[in-house]
Amino acid sequence: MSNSPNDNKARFVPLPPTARPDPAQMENQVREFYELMNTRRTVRDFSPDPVPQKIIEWAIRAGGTAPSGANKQPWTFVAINDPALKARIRVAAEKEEKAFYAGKAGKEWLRDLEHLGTDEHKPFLQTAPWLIVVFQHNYELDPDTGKRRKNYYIQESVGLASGLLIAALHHAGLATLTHTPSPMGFLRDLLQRPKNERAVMIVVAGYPAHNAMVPNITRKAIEDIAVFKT
Ligand code: IYR
Repeated sequence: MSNSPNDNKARFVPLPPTARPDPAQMENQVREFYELMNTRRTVRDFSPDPVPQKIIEWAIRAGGTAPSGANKQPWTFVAINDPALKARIRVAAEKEEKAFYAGKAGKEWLRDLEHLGTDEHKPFLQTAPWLIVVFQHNYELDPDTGKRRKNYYIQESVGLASGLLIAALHHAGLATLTHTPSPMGFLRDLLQRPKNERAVMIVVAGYPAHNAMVPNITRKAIEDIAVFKT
């Protein structure tokens, strides 16, 4: 008998009771959450100071609470702080990025990145204590029969899980960088992941360097991102 989250025999259970704060209290809470999240910046200058594995584990648990298509939870987080492995990832990523910045990206893309000051050098892949590689499962292999099983809304699900992971790391007091070496097929081989998995992004995590600089950019106002029909 399978014990999977999608067991057909799964029963409904009562939703555990949650606090129901009054609207003023709710507004305070949601505003405080926004204010916390609005202090998140994508950081590229990391301190080498170590971060205990326990902190990364809790953040990954938080990522794993994301909703997913048919509750398949089609993700694997590979958390790396082995210096030798980080060095190999840096070498492989910089090789891909060199081609990207040398022209593979195309003129428009490179122009769009100019204000961020990024280039093919990725020292943070070695400096930061943790690299969390997020993999999506394109399908599952039934452990009993070896048959392929479908996953649904894979990119959406893994995007949501990654967002929660980043929010949790930020809430813990860590700086993050979502890094997407292009292409990143090398990560499956390097990290010995199975064929049904594909790397989606590297979440770099650690303390910011004391002298860390970030681009002087702003977020869109609510008027520019939301429409209310009341
Ligand atoms: N993968 C490259 C390029 C890059 C692409 C986008 I879109 C960014 O917002 C930032 C960087 C790199 O990591 O440098």
